Amino acid sequence: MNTVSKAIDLPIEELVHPGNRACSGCGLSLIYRTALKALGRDTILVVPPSCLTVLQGLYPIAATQLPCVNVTFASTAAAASGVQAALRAQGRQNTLVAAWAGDGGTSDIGIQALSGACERQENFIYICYDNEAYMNTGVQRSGTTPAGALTTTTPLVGKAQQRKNVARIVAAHDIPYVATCSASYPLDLYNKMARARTMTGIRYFHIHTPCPAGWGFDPRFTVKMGKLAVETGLFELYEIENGRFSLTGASKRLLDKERTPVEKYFSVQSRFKVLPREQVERIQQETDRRWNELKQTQS
Ligand SMILES: Cc1ncc(C[n+]2csc(CCOP(=O)(O)OP(=O)(O)O)c2C)c(N)n1
Ligand code: SF4
Repeated sequence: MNTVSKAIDLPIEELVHPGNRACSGCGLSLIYRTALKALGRDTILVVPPSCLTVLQGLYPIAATQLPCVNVTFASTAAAASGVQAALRAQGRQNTLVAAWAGDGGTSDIGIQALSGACERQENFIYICYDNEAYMNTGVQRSGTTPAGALTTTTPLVGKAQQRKNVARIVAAHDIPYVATCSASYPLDLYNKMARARTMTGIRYFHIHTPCPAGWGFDPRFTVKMGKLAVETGLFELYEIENGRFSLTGASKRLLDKERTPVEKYFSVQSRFKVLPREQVERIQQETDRRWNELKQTQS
């Protein structure tokens, strides 16, 4: 495995043209640039409607240099299976297929196609970037929106339900590789993706992606916001390789460190402005309980 330890060691080649249509400070722009460096030029993207569709733009002035198939919202993993089958029929063993969808397109409407592809043991990388709502159409709540967050469909008291743990749902299909990443830790993302590129079978990535427009924070704090999610223990970085779970990077280091109180993360985003004190305390207790369990299994 080629482990990259510094940003300066990343491949120089850019597969994203300068300039795109994302909002300023968009976490998706960060992961898109980094992940494409790891996936490489011999990759076909499969993308459903999402902020990524807008970021890339339309042919012939698209921001990406990779071929991209824009597909219907529900069909991402099915379409990726089809592209892979076509490549197989042409004897193109090396070309990678990478499906890249938002959390709405993955956790809600696309989960059936993804589950089917996992069960059939297809051969592609599936990336879910989790900005925790349907951002592209105006910040509606999704299956992974955290409890208590204000969205345009949960406008007064915030979302009542817990978020779905999609990475664990996908891992239950016993696929070869599942990884969680964050836009704020690009080297961790690059290393996991570059390694996954060399594997076969379905490889699932769940990438926490701060969104200043939808979460309500100043665009210059994107990286800080993603780091806070990890440092509070609310979002964990890990890999599950052939069924073996291991914390990675900043989350692994957190086992021996004091975590930042979750209150800090909630207090700096306007989407949590009505989150009741008692709920923050309950989330802190739940986070502590989860990390105590992790400490036992990971030590
Ligand atoms: C069947 C269907 N329903 C609704 C839409 C409208 N639509 C386009 S993008 C989008 C939001 C996508 O949300 P998500 O997958 O979370 O990606 P994000 O916009 O947050 O990047 C929706 C609802 C659609 N294109 N097709
Ligand atoms: S709405 Fe959020 S995810 Fe979409 S482009 Fe803007 S900052 Fe990025």
